Amino acid sequence: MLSKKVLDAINEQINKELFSAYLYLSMAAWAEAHNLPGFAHWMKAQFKEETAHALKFFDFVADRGGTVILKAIDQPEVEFKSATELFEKTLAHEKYVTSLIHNLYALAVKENDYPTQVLLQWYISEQVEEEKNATYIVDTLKALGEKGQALVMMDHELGKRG
Ligand code: OFO
Repeated sequence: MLSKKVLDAINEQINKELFSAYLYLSMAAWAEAHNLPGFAHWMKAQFKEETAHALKFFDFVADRGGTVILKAIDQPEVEFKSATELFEKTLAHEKYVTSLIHNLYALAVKENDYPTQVLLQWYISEQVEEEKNATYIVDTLKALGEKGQALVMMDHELGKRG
């Protein structure tokens, strides 16, 4: 059985994961509108991943006999200055999510909730990947620049994401 504190914190995190999904879908919409189908593809894949993150928490709450309470999802940003800014904001957002996951883990430790600690270890590793991927793309975009062929090449690369 989950303690009320842990249950409330996981419910909050489900909201944050769904917001992440919404943010990346908004970035996909921006990319589509700016004729960057590869960027849009990458962001849509990210949208699906975040939805899966939310569902993983959802199923865990159910497995532990808790009830998921869904809250309103904030409106994400819709305007971005450039393709590079899209990924700078992705990286900043992932660093924020990492801090939330770490806070949640600290709470699970404080509450002696071992199953939640085990679950969160998956998210902790996942955040390392998320930050690594976004950092690589930001650095590459900065190195190549956003003009002509470089942007087309990057769009092609991002469109290969499985
Ligand atoms: Fe982008 O990360 Fe979820 O947790």
